[in-house]
Amino acid sequence: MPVVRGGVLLEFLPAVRVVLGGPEVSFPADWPDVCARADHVVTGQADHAFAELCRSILAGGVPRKLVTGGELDPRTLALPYDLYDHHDLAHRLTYVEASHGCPFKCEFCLSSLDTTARPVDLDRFLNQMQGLLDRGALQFKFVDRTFNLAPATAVRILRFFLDRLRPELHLHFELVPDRLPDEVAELLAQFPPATVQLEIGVQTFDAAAQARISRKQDEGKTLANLRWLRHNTRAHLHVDLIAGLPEQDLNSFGRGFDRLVALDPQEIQLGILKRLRGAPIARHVQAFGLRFNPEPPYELLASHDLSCPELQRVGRVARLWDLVGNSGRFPNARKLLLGQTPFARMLAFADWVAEHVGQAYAIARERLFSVVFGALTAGLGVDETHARAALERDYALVPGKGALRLVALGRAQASEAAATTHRARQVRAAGAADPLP
Ligand code: B12
Ligand code: SF4
Repeated sequence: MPVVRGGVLLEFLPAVRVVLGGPEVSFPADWPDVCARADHVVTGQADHAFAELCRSILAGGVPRKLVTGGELDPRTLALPYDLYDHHDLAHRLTYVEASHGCPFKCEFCLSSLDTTARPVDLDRFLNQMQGLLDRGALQFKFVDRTFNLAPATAVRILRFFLDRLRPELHLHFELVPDRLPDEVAELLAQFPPATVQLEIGVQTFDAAAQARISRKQDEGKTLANLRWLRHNTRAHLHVDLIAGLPEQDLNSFGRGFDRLVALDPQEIQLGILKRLRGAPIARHVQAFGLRFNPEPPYELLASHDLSCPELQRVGRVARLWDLVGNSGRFPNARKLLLGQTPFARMLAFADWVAEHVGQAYAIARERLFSVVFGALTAGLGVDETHARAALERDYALVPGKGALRLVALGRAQASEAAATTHRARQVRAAGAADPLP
């Protein structure tokens, strides 16, 4: 069938029933316009509701437009893992879920609307995990909101995989930071390097912002747990911070970033606050002047605490931090870049790049070395010999590369960089492999 836009398809196939579902359309008071064009919208968990809707349509019934799925007990559901085919298992992360929902109430998050976390039947689940392992699955991503919520369950799952370690096994779990029971910690410490990734939502260290969005987080435990995990496990720590929460300005966000940098997780993800449809954070819009992009993913554009230009600067910092801080490609230059005041220096770095390169994304790897060199020396005043030596050491880590060649960045290079981006975009649009490393 030719690929046509949905609207056109419907002109030709008026009998097709359009059913929408998922988190984006689960809150009728906050429906996107597209819902008006759908025949049925299923809210919440649709596992049973969608099947019933289909049965009713097939039986000639006239179901209502709004179908309420609600919250289900996952123990009543068949597990779907044998539906992953060999191609999925060979080429994709295998998404698995040992519990659905979250008992916490962070107002920016849709999971805050869940009443609680509901576990699957663990015996059945582990049985299916065994089936996946037997069929060659190696990369498991647990989408549970808080894997460490129920220690006894976490312990069984970790033991299960520890007993079945094999080369290239990779497990991803999401944790809340202030809860690390000893038995979970001890098991995590037993996994070999490059096997476990922990996504840890710190989101903010700011007590005022936490209180405002109903997030309860024990700071002492958060810091102690992050430190412990970094020093006693070989897990890859990916820690999230959000910019733009009510009551948080550029300085307080920067202090949070500096605290995290001091704890040295392998990755810090800087995200900008979003107003997800249905999320309770909407109640603060007036009081805190929160202005969100009306287009998905609905990122904050400005607030009373963070101006639009400040948020744009944070966005540039986030993109550059990904390239230079999180990528692991600049272990030596990163130290020079961050110095004793990481966030202030990342801001200066991002400002320099905005002025001299014009973009903070899609910078080819080779060019990035020159960008970092320019920013370090001209932007941050680092001695040229030091900067060059650090970058040469980092470049030596790139397999198969010769000598580092640094080019001075000026306006000509800036437009060349932009051209590279356009080309990459065209190549991508044509469906060919991205030429950028
Ligand atoms: C895995 C995941 C991702 C993966 C997705 C990978 C993939 N290929 O699927 C990655 C990491 C890429 C990702 C990215 C993002 N994500 Co995400 N993600 C999740 C996560 C953790 C699990 C989703 C999942 O599979 N759950 C398991 C299934 C079984 O549950 P479910 O999705 O709720 O589906 C049920 C119902 O919603 C419904 N349903 C779902 N789809 C449909 C469709 C129809 C037709 C019907 C009838 C019903 C129906 O029935 C399902 C069964 O009951 C959820 C949080 C969570 N645990 O749910 C967030 C979540 C879905 N993500 C969210 C967000 C905000 C994002 C990002 C925008 C984050 C960002 N970068 O800023 C991006 C957007 C990416 C994009 N391009 O759309 C929000 C969703 C907000 C929204 N309004 O949709 C969530 C809910 C997180 C949160 N707590 O706020 N995400
Ligand atoms: S941010 Fe995390 S802890 Fe808070 S409600 Fe969402 S999933 Fe739960």
